[in-house]
Amino acid sequence: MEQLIIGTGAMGGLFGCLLAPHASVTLLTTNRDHAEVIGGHGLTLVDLDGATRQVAVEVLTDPGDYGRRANLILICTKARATGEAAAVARSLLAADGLVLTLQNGLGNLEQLVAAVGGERAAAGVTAQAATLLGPGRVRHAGAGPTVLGIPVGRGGMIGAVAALFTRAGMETYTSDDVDSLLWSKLIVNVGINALTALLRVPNGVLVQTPVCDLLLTRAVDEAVAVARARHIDLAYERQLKRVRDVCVRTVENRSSMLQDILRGRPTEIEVINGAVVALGREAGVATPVNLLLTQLIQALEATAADRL
Ligand code: KPL
Repeated sequence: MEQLIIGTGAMGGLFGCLLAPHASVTLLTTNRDHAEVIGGHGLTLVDLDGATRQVAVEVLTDPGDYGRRANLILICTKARATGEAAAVARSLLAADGLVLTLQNGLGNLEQLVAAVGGERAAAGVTAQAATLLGPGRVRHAGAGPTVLGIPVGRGGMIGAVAALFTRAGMETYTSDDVDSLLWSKLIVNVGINALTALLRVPNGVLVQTPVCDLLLTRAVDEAVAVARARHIDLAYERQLKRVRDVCVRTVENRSSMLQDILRGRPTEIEVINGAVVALGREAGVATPVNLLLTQLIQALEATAADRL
């Protein structure tokens, strides 16, 4: 299976490292420093047990150099780059191929469907966690299940992708309720990402500190209420437990939003807590904690240059 990974930050790098020994993998990145290091020495993966290994993988900075069609394109960019990634996917995807988003937040799948059609676009969620340590260096920071939504009529293909991920050491399942999948993951990010970025703490601290756990619970509570108002099938007790479990499983991890803040980059707040606020407004559900978290992150982004 020819695979192309668009976006080689922490998650794209992790999937590239894990998949490369089992399939033909090419990474596409706009980051030239990253590409130079990967092209020269391969990707360096710091495993869950702390062991380090070097993984040889093809890397490109120009989609025009790919020169073939991919059977599977994994989208691992930040949500703000999804439109651009979707256009690249349209030009490089095989006629019977599949483009799969594993990104955080809401709205990514819709953009892929618009670009390549519903039968060639799928969304999945993963509880794998990764940290980008520097150009060409990724740490596997936590393991957990990956679940792939089954697009209508593509059960065979998505099953083959799940089998490949499993062979690569990632516990992977498929599901036909993609909305429930995306909302369950959204709620994990709603509970963890903004708080860890504001407090500058690793994920585990949220459940080790009662006042943090209280804020996490309130944010999750609101998001579950919005999901229910939109008739998404989610059990609140299970959701809250799931968010806390992810904190424990990824205890040392810096959430992707914290990594963005530490690098002075824009975050995905609009498609995470911001999406809960916007959809809550539509559904008439109050979301004051998510609104405050959204505005605090926006304020943090806007004042980055003035930080003392
Ligand atoms: O998805 C994540 C992220 O950081 O964006 C979690 C699961 C919270 C892991 O850190």
